[in-house]
Amino acid sequence: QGFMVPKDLKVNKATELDGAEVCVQTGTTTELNLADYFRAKGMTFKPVVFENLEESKTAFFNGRCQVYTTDRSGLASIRAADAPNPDDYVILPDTISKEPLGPVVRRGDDEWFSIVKWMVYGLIEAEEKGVTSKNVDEMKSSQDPVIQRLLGVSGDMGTKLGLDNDWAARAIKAVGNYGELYARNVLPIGLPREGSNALWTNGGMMYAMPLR
Ligand SMILES: N[C@@H](CCC(=O)N[C@@H](CS)C(=O)NCC(=O)O)C(=O)O
Repeated sequence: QGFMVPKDLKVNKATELDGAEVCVQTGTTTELNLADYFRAKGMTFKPVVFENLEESKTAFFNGRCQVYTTDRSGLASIRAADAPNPDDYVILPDTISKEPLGPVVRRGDDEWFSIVKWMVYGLIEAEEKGVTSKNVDEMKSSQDPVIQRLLGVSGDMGTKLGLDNDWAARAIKAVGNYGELYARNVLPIGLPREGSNALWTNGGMMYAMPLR
């Protein structure tokens, strides 16, 4: 979670927000994190609270509050999609909570849950190993045992999932590895690949369980 402000406000970091009016959607963890953050810093704020997303965005862009807060991914998409002029707004560098996002499946379908979970790991492993939508076919002749298992050249991961051993190769070819997905969908809205969103090999928190 983070904060977005109009550039005109000339604020560079969250600790400069003492006394600010903050637009926030009620009933969210966002609302609770906001209160925790200001209390912990010994700062005050005036909540401007809304029942739904649409109202809270509109209020912010109409100047009803100086600050908007939600998940930083949400801030980036709201700035890209809803700001009259995205360049007039800045997302402050502070991250005040972890907001991990991922696929959701119906409870109780263990087979499908496994497939979706290992698919995400497979796409992350592919990124770490440099397997892309472009080179996945050539990579099948790689001597790296991890790549061989990922692409079903060795091991039987696909069979264990109730699929065939080409399961990951097919997905990588269709949509790209995790980095390609991120570059296509997330970079364009202005959320750089940094901090916890980076691969563990680049100091981030994104890593795959071993596929075997
Ligand atoms: N992590 C928070 C934030 C959730 C949140 O604010 N989601 C917004 C976008 S960032 C949303 O899509 N809301 C849907 C809606 O209210 O229609 C929570 O789960 O409480």
